[in-house]
Amino acid sequence: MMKVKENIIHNPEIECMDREELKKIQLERLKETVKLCYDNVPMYKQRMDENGVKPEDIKELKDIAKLPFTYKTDLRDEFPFGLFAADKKDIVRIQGSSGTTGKPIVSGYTENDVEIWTEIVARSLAAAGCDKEDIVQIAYGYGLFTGGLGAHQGATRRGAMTVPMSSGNTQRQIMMMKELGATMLCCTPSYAIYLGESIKELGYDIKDFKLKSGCFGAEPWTEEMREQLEGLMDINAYNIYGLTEMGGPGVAFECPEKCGMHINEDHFIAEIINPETGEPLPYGEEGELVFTTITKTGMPLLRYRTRDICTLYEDKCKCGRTHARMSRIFGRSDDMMIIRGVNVFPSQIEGVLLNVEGVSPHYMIVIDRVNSTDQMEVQVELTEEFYSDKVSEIEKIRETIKNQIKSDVGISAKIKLVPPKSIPRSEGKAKRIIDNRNIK
Ligand code: DLL
Repeated sequence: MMKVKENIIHNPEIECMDREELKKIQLERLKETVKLCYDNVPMYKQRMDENGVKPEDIKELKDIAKLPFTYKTDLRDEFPFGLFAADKKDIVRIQGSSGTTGKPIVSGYTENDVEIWTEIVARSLAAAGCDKEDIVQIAYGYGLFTGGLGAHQGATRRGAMTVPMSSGNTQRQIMMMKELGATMLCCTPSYAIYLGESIKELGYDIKDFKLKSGCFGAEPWTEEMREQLEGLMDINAYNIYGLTEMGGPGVAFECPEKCGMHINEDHFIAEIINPETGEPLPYGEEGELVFTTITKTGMPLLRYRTRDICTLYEDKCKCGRTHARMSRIFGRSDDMMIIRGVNVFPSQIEGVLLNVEGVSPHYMIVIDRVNSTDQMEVQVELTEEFYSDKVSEIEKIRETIKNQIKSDVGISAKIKLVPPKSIPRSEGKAKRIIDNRNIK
């Protein structure tokens, strides 16, 4: 596999700046943001007054812990414009969450917010090797979802030839990828794997494609999935993280060292907290990620509870960037499954499946409650090869998966091996869990 380690830094002055200097900038920006929220967003004024905290009480970075949290429900309750700090006439863009259930959430951007967003995605793409020579195929959905337009703006800023395919229409994606000679791909990791598999199935040889790297995110994925994707597409696969509430993709991104994602700390302050108590945790500990925007003026958010579980690192990275890093997302504190009292993340199951020969990375977890007992069924597709030639080994595969889940995750699951291509494919975020218990 081509393993060129490029290290293009979009904005070295900021991305490699001295951490003490960075913290001074963070404090100044935090103070401004808190004042902006207090003066312009009634919900924040009310919460801060209730907590007895005034903007002047923010004197050092650790004072951030005095500020109230913001929850997803606040965005729903204040939908559509309640959390905007800027005048509506100064908002130039609305983007929304990709979720399909419940009341939507939206984020409003001033012109400067769009500029910041463009800059941070440009940083992310640069770290994956993107420059003027590149042809970047964007297969994230365009629309309210931030993936398509976010990647589009960043790739354009890098001077790359940007191809706004949006998601779906797989055969056409592949034809364009080949004919244009796309060198980079941006989409969800599950869709990237699907594209890679389809390339094979359609009878193309990946050697006739010019892809060298890609920025994949918007859903949790594992190291095993990275290996699979890199092998399938013969590329370098980089992780990119973000959320609508913070503006979209580009909040954090991987550099060629692939040892965590650098957080754009000149625009966001990250904290890790205990999701149950809300207490701040030190770097290196696993907990819920909380973000405060420090440069946004359209819809700034204080201490937003992402529900994403990860770890933060502040130690030096070999790439030269000084901004702190976050690990992969291990799961969400809210869509974590609790099965017979055991906390289970889909990524744990995925980790097991990807290490078993004969099964593909397409799976579905179905949870039921039978006679008051939770039952978990893992449906996973066999590969074409095992399905047609090695039927005799199927029982062995089932046992391997069952035992491995038991030892890694701590619960016994029913394993259902299904024919290739029988699990529905997603062109955006993959749906991995069906919970029939009705206990929410
Ligand atoms: O998914 C923004 C995005 C677009 C990120 C394109 C990266 C690439 P939302 O639809 O608001 O925004 O979903 C945000 O998706 O809280 C995480 O739970 C999850 N997520 C996003 N990126 C990653 C990632 C976009 N790299 C929610 N790894 C977040 C794991 C991710 N989970």
